[in-house]
Amino acid sequence: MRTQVAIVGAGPAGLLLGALLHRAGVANVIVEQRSAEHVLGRIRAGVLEQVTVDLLREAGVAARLAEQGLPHDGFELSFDATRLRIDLQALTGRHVTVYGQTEVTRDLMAHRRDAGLTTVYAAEQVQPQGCDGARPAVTWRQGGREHRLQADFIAGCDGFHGVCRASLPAGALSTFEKVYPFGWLGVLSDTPPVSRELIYGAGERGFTLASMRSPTRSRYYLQCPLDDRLQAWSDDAFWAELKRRLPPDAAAQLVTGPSIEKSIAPLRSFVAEPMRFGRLFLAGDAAHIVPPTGAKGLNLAAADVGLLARCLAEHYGGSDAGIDHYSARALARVWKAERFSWWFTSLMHRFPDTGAFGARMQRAEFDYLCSSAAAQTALAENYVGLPLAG
Ligand code: FAS
Ligand code: PHB
Repeated sequence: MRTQVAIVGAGPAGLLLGALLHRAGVANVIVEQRSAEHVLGRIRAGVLEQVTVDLLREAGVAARLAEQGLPHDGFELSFDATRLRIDLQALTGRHVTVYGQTEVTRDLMAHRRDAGLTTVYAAEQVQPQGCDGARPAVTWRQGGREHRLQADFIAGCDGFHGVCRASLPAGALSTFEKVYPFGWLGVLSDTPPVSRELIYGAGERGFTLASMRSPTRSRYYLQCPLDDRLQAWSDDAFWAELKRRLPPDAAAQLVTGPSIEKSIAPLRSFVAEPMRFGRLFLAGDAAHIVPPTGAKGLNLAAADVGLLARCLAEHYGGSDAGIDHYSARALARVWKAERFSWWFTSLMHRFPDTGAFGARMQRAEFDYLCSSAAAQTALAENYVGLPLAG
């Protein structure tokens, strides 16, 4: 089998890259280790930056998003019982859109199927080959035999635990990592959200996030110990703790119901540099991870592949300037999102070593936000998403 760009991974990065390349007339094949059902079953992100919405529209995949996406002009911070609304629209002239990553993935998969593009699901032992040469390939096993896909380039869109970054020779990359000493316990429920906008809460019992997927489907998160186990969290226990942590008037609005998904996610900051090795390009979680506090993970993945698709199309148009600068341009934006996500996580969570002084610093930061339009603008412009690299 042969194509122009072999994409490893059918998450949002791989699927969006495939759609953008197809639109630019660049042939591509996606090789995914899991089944399509498994990929669709993941409950992840919920907030899209305008950059992401624009890329989905450019890829021709934004029809349902336009109908069902919820524009959000602001969100709330609550510190103990004090609440502050961050008015994104007034502070930046922009907004974000609430639309679940699951739905983005569903739309991208449907688009790929309707366009008749090749996606290999349930591929075993996927392996990039010859990335430092002129004829890279991806091999895998399926149906009891080996398969080989020859390509001009490979896009490693296979997430944090993928094979592409892991297959690079020692010394090819520099990595930077911070693992947070807590996780997020997430619950999805078909209950009306407690508030029309997201509420990010901080308090002595830990972080809380009240989010949503639609006016009838809520998504909640509680900061939990790293060694916490799902078995310790019945629905009743979750709702009771959420009520303790929400601001009182929001807690009074809480409608509880059976969880339709419950999971614990670890939090980490991670960057691998550079995001290119020969004819292999890394994009999305394969290259970087942010704590979900700032809602940046999915949006960074989209921005990476929006840039990579343009660079690869330019290559086939006769110029390698784009691919030669892809890594540096992508990383310039990645590091700013890493900083914001780390800052927001540090502000809103209780760390084992926060202590009395640390708690005062967090409260002082919140009080400064309450008193300063400049501070709120800085938060807002990072939350709606920094401009794409020029
Ligand atoms: P993904 O991990 O989504 O996709 C990679 C794909 O590659 C997967 O389908 C995987 O099966 C496949 N793959 C892996 N190894 C392979 C191999 N060897 N061969 C072939 N295929 C392989 N972000 C937010 O903005 N907000 C959130 O609330 C949020 N919550 C999250 C919760 C969890 C539990 C996790 C893990 C992440 C969360 N994220 C969140 C971040 C998440 O949304 C990612 O940023 C987003 O999925 C990135 O997309 P991809 O880069 O496509 O990686
Ligand atoms: C979500 O709805 O899953 C969500 C929203 C905002 C975040 C993180 C997660 O910052």
